[in-house]
Amino acid sequence: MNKNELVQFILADRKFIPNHTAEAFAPTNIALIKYWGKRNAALNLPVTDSLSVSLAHKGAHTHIEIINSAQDEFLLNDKKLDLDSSFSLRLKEFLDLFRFKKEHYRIKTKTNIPVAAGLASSACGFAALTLALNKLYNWELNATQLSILARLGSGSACRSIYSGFVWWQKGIDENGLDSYAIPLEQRWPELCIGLLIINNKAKALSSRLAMEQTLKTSYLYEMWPQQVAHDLNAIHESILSKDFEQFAKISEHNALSMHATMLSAWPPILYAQAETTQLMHKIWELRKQGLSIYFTQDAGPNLKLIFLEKDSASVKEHFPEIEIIKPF
Ligand code: 2P0
Repeated sequence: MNKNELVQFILADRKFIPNHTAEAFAPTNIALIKYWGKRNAALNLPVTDSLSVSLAHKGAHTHIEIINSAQDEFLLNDKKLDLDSSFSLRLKEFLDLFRFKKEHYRIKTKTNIPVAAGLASSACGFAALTLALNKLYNWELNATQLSILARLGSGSACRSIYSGFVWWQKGIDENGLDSYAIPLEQRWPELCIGLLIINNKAKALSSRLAMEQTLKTSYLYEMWPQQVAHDLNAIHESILSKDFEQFAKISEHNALSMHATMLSAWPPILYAQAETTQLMHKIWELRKQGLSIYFTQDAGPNLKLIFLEKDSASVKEHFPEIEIIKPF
């Protein structure tokens, strides 16, 4: 199946009763066990499972409108996007899957997180767009179907359909019908994620290309699926038993291991900047002194701190610029 066939299969028995407009919100998500590498790039099918936590009110709010025009119109945080930009082309390609009567759309998205700086803005963006399309056309799809459709826009978007802890099962089916996210029941109200924004400019290399380059050239990547399998089981256990040290340690180790596969790619990929490594040393030093803080890092220079509410005041003291999110 290609993308079009997959969409047609999912929407086969759906009615086509478009409203004029619709809107939806989706949270961004931070992977604790990372998605890094695709086994099928066209369908965004991953090599491994991954596990994330959604960031409650941090995410994308999308408004969609059917317009009487020969082309789409995209606005991101009130700024009109150039239709030839790479992001617009990605959006257009995604929307092409759904234009049953060749209609065009005006899409206004507002995010309350930095765009394309490794804060999963494409994840919440495509998830919110999928939810908005579902409302626009009155499809009444279930969450699994929405997760599969969102995945076609951006892999990690399949996890942003849910709040809380979310497990993306990679699936084995070649047509991608069993590759979708599943929410975990466990909640962890004391858990905090702190955003340390070092640089909120768009990254130089998209994670899409970085994944491809890693898979093609990194020998270390061969070990990655084994580590993910181990880390997923271990982190799941730590979530069930609320073992924070274990939970946060596995998250940090998994993130650093993902970055190690990138560093061993050629040409090498290094998302960290000088300030990123300085912060890492600071975190390790504070940990030695007894403060229970860990970090994770995605495809950008920013770090996300992982800690418990009881340590909020100390964390704020050591990192005054931090923005603290409570996912639960
Ligand atoms: C993740 N990242 O699990 C990993 C960790 C970045 C580092 O998912 O090509 O924007 O659209 O499937 O989802 C970012 O990759 O990539 C990502 P595509 P996506 O969150």
